[in-house]
Amino acid sequence: MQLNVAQKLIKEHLLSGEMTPGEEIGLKIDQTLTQDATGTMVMLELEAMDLDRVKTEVSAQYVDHNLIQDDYRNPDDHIFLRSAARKFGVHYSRPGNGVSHPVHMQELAIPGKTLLGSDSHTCANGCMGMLAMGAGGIDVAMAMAGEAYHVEMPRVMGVKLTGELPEWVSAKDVILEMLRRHSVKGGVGRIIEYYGPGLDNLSAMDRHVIANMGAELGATATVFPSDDEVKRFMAQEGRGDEWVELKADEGAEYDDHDEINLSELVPLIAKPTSPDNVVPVTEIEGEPIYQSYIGSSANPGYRDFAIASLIVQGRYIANGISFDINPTSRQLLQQLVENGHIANLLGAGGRMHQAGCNGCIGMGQAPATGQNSLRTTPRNFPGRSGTKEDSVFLCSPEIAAASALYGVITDPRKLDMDYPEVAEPKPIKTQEMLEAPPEDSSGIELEKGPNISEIPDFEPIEDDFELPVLLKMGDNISTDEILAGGSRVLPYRSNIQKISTFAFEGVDSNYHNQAMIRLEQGGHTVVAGHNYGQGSSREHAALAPRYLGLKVVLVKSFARIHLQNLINFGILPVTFENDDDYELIEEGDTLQFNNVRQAIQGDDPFEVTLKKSGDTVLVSHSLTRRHKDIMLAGGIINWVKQRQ
Ligand code: MIC
Repeated sequence: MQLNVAQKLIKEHLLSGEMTPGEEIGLKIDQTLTQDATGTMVMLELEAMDLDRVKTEVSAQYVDHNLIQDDYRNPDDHIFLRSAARKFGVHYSRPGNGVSHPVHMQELAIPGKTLLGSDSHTCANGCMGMLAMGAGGIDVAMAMAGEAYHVEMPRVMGVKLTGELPEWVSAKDVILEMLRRHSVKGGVGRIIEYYGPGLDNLSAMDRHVIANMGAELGATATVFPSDDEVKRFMAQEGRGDEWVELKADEGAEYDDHDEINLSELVPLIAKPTSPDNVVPVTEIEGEPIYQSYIGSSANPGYRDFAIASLIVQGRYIANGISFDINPTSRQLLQQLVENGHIANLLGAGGRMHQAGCNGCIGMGQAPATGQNSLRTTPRNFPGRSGTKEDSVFLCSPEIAAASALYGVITDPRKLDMDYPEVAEPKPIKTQEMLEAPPEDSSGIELEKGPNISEIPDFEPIEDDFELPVLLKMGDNISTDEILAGGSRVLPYRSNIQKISTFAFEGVDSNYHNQAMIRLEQGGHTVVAGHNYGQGSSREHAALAPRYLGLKVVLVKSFARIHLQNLINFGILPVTFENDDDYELIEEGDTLQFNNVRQAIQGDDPFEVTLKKSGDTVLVSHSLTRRHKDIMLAGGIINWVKQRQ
């Protein structure tokens, strides 16, 4: 049978299950990636599992999120992570090296391999012909310990690319076009595989841009073939000998189809507050901006910064504009310095920041109240920038640079200049980017600062209970709304008790107090619409509410990674059998659950009673055999302990 690239990758790593869409499959994981904001918990989980040394081919720990050191917390975490990396046999990427995804691509990615990362944008490395997936921290910890990663076998959507991008249109516009067509739910349960003649004109870094924001489509992964362009990229990085070819078989089929003629694309922009709120930039031209921001794993390449530099070269940005330059890696920053681009950007009025994720996750550079911020980052969920009622637009570096010059949203095609040509220089390899772990880790101790606390214990779910509905929310609630990122909250990623005080604060600032009041009385539930938990892989968005007594989440549908995180921490995820029943429930109602453990064991829908009205609603779960065992044990940590 002829296979596409995604099917080849899965077949090669299949440990259990059938490759039938919707069936649970277990995959062998070759590589893992953790970043600091999720990695501290992963390392604590490895400690709890008594792991000696990781069993993967290669694992890397990056420090790219928690970079602002305004007290001891973040630097303590960095030291802890380095000690853990050395102890468990993991490569360590120091603060300042840059964002995990492009650094991993440059240093460690190998076509044909699987990569699991505790960051939803791990899918970016699908640009290298890898099966790269984001997951909750504990799933990554399990993979590091040599366990399979379990996921629903996705449908593979083949997206045929034809034509060539016009001038002033770039890779970001390709993924914005996908979001415009398919929405933030369109990729759920799917791998998006790009193929076709249009690939010939997309560099490996362009493909990274497209693969990275597969996370915004909700996709399980994004896959590109490993072709001559990947070969060129790896050779340029000095790793040509590690390249392997990986292409779809002639005549391979896809479960779903789409096609983009690159030649027909125009500059696009996502309006607040969702990455799929996409319109041609011409529709909102002239809107004033306060900030123009270049950087993040969604536009990490040399060309993304160089093009901005060449657009603003010799000019000056409009008065009052904050033109923020966030280089993605140290290597890239050195290249940009050597080739005069940083001088151009600064000369035009740019503000330089260190290499890392920075404002993309609200770690600095929050926009001013009521002001528009234009960003090349991947997400614009409400409040993510750090400013509560923010107004963030997502766009290409071309639009960001042109708009910085004029102080208003600008179609870059109107600039009085030719489209700049970027010649990519050879990467500067001055030293080892990643610190390799010692061969022998015996005697290495974990170095824990005072902010690093234990993972709490959780009891298994009971049979019968009543839960007040503390929140009723709408569709597409993101993990940024469940548990914010940002410089206030992120330093507590290794302290569940403390971070729980921020849970759902953007939705209802009273949630924490209310949950604490109900804690002793048996906990609470929350209700929401479709695509609940979209966005980040942060398992803290399950752990923190669980710590506050969240027992059941009742929604119309879930986003993939968050659903798994809920199960991992023993929160029962259920969906309405009939979506209209959502209307019957009000915030403040009490829901009565009976024979829940039995319902978990079975596969049939079961009734939940609304105490006030006496109405019943039919709900169901989609737990696999393995999920059921995890749920009944009270979460994955209890389940692992039971198996030992
Ligand atoms: C994000 O882009 O939201 C993050 C920050 O990278 C997260 C990880 C995190 O919350 O630590 C993600 O995408 O998984």
